[in-house]
Amino acid sequence: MKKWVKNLAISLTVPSLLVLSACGGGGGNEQTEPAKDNNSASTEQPAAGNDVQERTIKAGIGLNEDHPQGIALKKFAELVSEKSGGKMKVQTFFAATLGDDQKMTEALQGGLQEVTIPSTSPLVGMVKEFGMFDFPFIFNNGEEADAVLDGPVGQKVLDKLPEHGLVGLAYWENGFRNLTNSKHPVETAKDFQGLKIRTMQNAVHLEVFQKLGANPTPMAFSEVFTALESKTVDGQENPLATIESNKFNEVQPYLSMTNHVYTPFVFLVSKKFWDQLSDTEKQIMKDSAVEAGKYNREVNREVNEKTKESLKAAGMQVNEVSDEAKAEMNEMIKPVIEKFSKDIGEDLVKEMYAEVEKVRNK
Ligand code: TK8
Repeated sequence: MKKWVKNLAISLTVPSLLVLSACGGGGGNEQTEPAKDNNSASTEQPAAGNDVQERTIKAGIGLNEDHPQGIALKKFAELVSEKSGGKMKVQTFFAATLGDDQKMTEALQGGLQEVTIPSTSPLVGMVKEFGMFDFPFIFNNGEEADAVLDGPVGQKVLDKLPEHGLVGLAYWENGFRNLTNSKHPVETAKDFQGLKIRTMQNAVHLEVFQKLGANPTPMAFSEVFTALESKTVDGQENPLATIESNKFNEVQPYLSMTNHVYTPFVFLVSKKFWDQLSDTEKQIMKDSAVEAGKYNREVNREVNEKTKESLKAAGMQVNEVSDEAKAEMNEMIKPVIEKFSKDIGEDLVKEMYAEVEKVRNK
């Protein structure tokens, strides 16, 4: 199985996502010949003819089956079965039973698992360009995020996956992240001082929270509840659906609506598996991933407001964070963004901002 080895581009003080590039990985864009861009399912229904084999597809995620990601993974499984005449069967695994994001991504590279849908953040040790999606406050809403991810910028990043033994079929939605903690409400930048916050294994998140005066600890998602319960860390940050679905409210009295980062999920397929598929089978996988991804975004956005209310009802003290406070935080973290923009490539970062402006000024 492939071992993650230190990626020199983004050095992390924690074991990071490190990878040998896939042996003989084409590196070209042969991954998604079926569709013209990374989020447009084809219109014609591929015939489930004889070039569709009996296949079992092991698909694992880190979140629970009642989470919008879990609900959409079940939708993906239904769509693949329908489109293949029942020949392609997706076995679904939830709540990190097959391992956390990094472990499952490694399993895909080793050909031991066919599908996983991690947050892009823990993959930056492998594809540093994912790191620009970790920049705080770049998207104001889902429409702006969709425009970047489903457009040329998102595709350029997906095109870097085949050389690592992976194929990216679509972006799904983890969502806008909010801070929970067990100490006090966080209303302005100074309230971060000294807070021990769990972050994803991602250099941008680590340095952003350091710059805000917090004391960040990167760790895999599957360890977060225990770390909060044992007070190893004071807080964590995730979208509301994840906070509720993982019952963080039971160990976190305070929820601060920072909305500080929008995290995508990326739908990954093992390239070892992908390269065995017929064009028809590839089209079925691609169309199902795109369609289920649109459903995932719908469900996630629908539950967001309701979830804030239910977390309040469950006893969390919820505070809003003013635009002025967010602007102050944004000012403080500018040096971190400048550093990673240089590392990632300023042209691509500028292209991302330009895509956002196009939607914002529409
Ligand atoms: C779940 C993770 C999680 C992410 C994190 O597999 O690690 O905090 O937001 O949702 O991808």
